[in-house]
Amino acid sequence: MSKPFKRLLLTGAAGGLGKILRERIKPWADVVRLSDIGDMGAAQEGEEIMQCDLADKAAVLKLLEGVDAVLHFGGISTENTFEAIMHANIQGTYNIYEAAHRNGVKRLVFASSNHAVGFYKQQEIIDADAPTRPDSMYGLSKVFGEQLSRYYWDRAGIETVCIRIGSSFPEPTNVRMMASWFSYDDLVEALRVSLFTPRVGHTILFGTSDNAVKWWDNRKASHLGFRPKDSSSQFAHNFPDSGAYPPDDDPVSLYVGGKFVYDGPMYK
Ligand code: NAI
Ligand code: 15L
Repeated sequence: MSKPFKRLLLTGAAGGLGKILRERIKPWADVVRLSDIGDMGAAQEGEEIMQCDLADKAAVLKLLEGVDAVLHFGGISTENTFEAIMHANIQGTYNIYEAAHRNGVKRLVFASSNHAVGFYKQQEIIDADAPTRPDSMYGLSKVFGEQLSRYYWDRAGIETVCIRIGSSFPEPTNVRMMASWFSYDDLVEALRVSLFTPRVGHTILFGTSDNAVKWWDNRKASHLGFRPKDSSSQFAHNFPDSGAYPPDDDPVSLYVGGKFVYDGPMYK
């Protein structure tokens, strides 16, 4: 039986999420094209490997040739110098969108981050219309990617779902992640609805599981029909003090971005 896409591109394929997604997205495309600056090992059946630096415009132009849709997960994923972030996340994401435009690619999913809104307080529930409040150079680069994709939608009709991923790891490793945790299964479901909903225009989706503590309201993305199935509650026993959370005025427990508010320019 033929699959929905002929060729689906995943950037960041050597990364933590890329390694998980590599297997999970196979049912959606005849060929999954994997890309990263790092080593991705050998291509398995139904895979193509194209190693490149996202900041290399000519290479990225070739990378998007013959592609139906893109899951853009490549780039620097934590705080770093502006120069490094500019190279991978700003120049790199621009190259992806310009190459999408030139190659006629009409649907992308952009791995944005909670750090685009990391300076909101954890008690404030925000939705997609809340102004961005990045907590770091990294968060700023995600705001750039969100705005860039909005521009390519308005100007060129390229559709994007920006998923502001909370914390996508096997399980929460601290109290903050009880609210921000996004299970791998729920991430894959968010990608599925982002790729296969007929019209998404430009959509911002907050990427979390159905956790008991909620910071984000996803009603502005209700057309996606995203229904997370997991909850961090299954790990509550690991955090017996979380009932008293946030315990004090430490920025790590006050702000959505947690320790990124220290890693960023504010305290340097
Ligand atoms: P990761 O750091 O493990 O993977 C990122 C990959 O991008 C790496 O394999 C790296 O080699 C590649 N990369 C970096 N610079 C590159 C360049 N110039 N050219 C080509 N490839 C380059 O990060 P992870 O956790 O897998 O995250 C994937 C994406 O999801 C990132 O964009 C990250 O910002 C985003 N995200 C992840 C979250 C999480 O909880 N894991 C939370 C929020 C956002
Ligand atoms: C992110 O954006 C990072 O890519 C990831 O490594 C985690 O730090 C995550 O946010 C988080 O906020 O937990």
